[in-house]
Amino acid sequence: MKPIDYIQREARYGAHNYHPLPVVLREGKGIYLWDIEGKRYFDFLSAYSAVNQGHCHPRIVRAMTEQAALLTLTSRAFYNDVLGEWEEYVTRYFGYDKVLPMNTGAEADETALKLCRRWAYDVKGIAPDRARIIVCDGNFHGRTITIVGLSDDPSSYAGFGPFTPGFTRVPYNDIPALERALEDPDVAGFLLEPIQGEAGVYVPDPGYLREAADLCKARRVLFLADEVQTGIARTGKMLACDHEEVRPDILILGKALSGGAMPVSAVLADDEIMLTIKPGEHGSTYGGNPVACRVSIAALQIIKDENLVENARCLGEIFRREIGAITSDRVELVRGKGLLNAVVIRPSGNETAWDVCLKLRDNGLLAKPTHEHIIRFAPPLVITEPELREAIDIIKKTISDLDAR
Ligand code: IF1
Repeated sequence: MKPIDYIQREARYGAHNYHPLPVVLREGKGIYLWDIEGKRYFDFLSAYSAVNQGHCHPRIVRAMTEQAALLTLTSRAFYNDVLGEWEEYVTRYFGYDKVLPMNTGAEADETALKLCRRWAYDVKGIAPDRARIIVCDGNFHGRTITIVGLSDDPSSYAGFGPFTPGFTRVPYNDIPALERALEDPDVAGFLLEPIQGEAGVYVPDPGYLREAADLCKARRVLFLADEVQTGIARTGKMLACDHEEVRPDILILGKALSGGAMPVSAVLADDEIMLTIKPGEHGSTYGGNPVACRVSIAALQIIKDENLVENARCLGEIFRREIGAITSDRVELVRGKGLLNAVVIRPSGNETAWDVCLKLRDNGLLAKPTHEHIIRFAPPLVITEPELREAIDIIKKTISDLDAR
């Protein structure tokens, strides 16, 4: 089979809810991917930051296969001998009283919203069914009905209504707007991404997270951080909120929590919040399964053992310096934190970021456009400086090839 055969088979039998870059991959190792014809690529998407630890990390593969041979799933109807170990490990790692395991990021966000509402009624004393949660313009929290109902991007929400009531949307990175929304006494929580990923890697102004968290605290409103994409070393701190020493009341994690091996997500909070949900009131068949727990412990331990926070911080600075120095009309700007960066392509003719990504692919580097003119660059955090410089050369060469046309 040729690449086109794989692509046509997916188009014939699969739902058309994606439009992938035409490259058919077969193997991954560390920062590299190989296609079915053996061509090697730098991976600069990292499965949307799930593969921070690099593809098929041997410690994750070992944890996964050893546990898979022993016990994969009991459901939460019974105890297993791994869940508690993971819960202890994760709560100590991030500094919270309790953790609740789920699978996908969207499920973890939904869990956080449920926890916030329950806390609002049981602890804060908001009247039944009155609780409101503030969200941001440009947000991306996943694909469930409630969550797409929070979105202001028609490609997320259009044609999927009616949506869940009880949410107020405010502009991102706008403290006065948040202050006004917080005047409503029924507000229970504020949910945000500390850096907006899907929107195009929008980094808020310095001080925004700190001020927002302080305002929430003053109004007894929970600060819910969706760190599904930004968390776990990606931005050069363990959490993006750490850049401003903000400790979210509810912390939402996913993606890199498993290093790309399987869906593992989690919500962390202290007892006052977490213990409001009682047995039988929330759950998941696969959440907290033994394979997920073993994989996740390995994935988190790798972050520390391989010093990936510091690596992301350092190499991110090099990336932005080097790409920022490109003198081409095509490159409008580069922004980001750590190894979560976006390059804004200046429109020229009818060329879009997609066309640039096709050329990058031809030159051996995979990246994905977000919106028409933005390319996200987010390699696995195990990349070394010489490897990063090689990848930067590919990006530079691609731009100059396009400029020469
Ligand atoms: C898709 C983007 C990334 C997320 C944040 C929750 C979730 C996500 C901050 C939900 C998921 C994904 C999903 C993927 C594309 C992707 C994405 F391009 F949309 F923005 F990562 F950059 N919170 N992000 O970014 O997690 O339920 O998917 O596990 O195609 O929808 P999930």
